[in-house]
Amino acid sequence: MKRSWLLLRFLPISGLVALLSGCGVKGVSALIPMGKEAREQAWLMYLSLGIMVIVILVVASIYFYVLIRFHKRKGQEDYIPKQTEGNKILEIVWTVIPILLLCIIAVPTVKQTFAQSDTDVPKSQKKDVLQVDVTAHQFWWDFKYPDQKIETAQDVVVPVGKTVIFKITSADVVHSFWVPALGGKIDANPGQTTKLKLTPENEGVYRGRCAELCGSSHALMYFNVKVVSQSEFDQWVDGMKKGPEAPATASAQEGQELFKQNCMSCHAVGKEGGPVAPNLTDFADRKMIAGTLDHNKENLIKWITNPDAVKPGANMPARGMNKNLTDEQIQKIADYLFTLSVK
Ligand code: HEC
Ligand SMILES: [Cu+2]
Repeated sequence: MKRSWLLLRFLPISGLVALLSGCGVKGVSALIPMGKEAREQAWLMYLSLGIMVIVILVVASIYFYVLIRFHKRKGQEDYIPKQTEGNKILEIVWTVIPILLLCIIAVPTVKQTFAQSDTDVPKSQKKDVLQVDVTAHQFWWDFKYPDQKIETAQDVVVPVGKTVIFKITSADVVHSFWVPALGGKIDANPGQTTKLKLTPENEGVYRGRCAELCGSSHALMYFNVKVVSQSEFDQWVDGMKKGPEAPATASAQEGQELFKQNCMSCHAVGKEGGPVAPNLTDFADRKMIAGTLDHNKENLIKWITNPDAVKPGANMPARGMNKNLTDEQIQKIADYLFTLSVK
């Protein structure tokens, strides 16, 4: 066989390796767990994988041993080996071993499945958990903190080491809430509340996404979980309650007026404004625009000018409520939105 052909045969394998190595990116991967539940799930995956590898090694070793030891040799053309039928001991052994292996996988799996799906918090422990109410929309995420009485969107902020109970629903179609690095995934169904318990153990930003095909921009329906220290979280909550400071520059002040007239029927800042679009109180502190663009002014202008070009099917009109904002006005609104920080 030509050498180039031989190399070609390795292409699918190298492709697979490249693909699988993409599964190991920190912050987005279930294989690099950053929370208690994710760690337990990864452990279960490695347990099953370990047992499967042992089975493959044993079976493959026997296979190759038999292949080499008993292959037909020169002068044996007419030789027929001893014929046997049935072997009770062997059959018992190869039935019992898989049963044992499956038990080793099943016991911790069943135990952890029940433990992780237990989201009832006893009254005495209520203050040790944080509740976040999640509403999925085409194609964005709303986060309400009922105890803190604050609301944000796209970037959910939680303290490290604390168990968070996400109560999840949908405003339109079926979505699915998934943060691989923190573990688990659960459907967001309209008219129903599902619960997911996550306990982040490391500070950082973890990518979440919708995991249920929900429309034309499903693939762009990202969000972030920002895990911060308890004190940073308390500061954030205070900031959210107070709201951002009034804009200082003339351009941003004009932008605020334009925003009130053209955007606030849908978007809220602090307690003012409509509930049908992402709450923008801490917009300047976010990691992304609409969950998909890098967070800078240029992209914000691009978004306001034509959201549909960024996220096909996004429920936001181009150039404001009356679709008539000029480039200059959009620039001013962008200046204003970048003052919306609660830090
Ligand atoms: C008819 C309601 C509506 C109006 C009016 C509207 N928006 Fe939106 N906006 C939305 C919706 C819905 C989304 C979420 C889209 C998505 O991500 O799928 C959104 C998303 C955004 C985002 C991204 C939010 C984030 O957290 O990343 C920004 C910024 C924004 N809008 C700014 C504006 C500005 C500025 C105006 C006024 C010029 C405006 N919007 C007018 C409905 C509206
Ligand atoms: Cu979705």
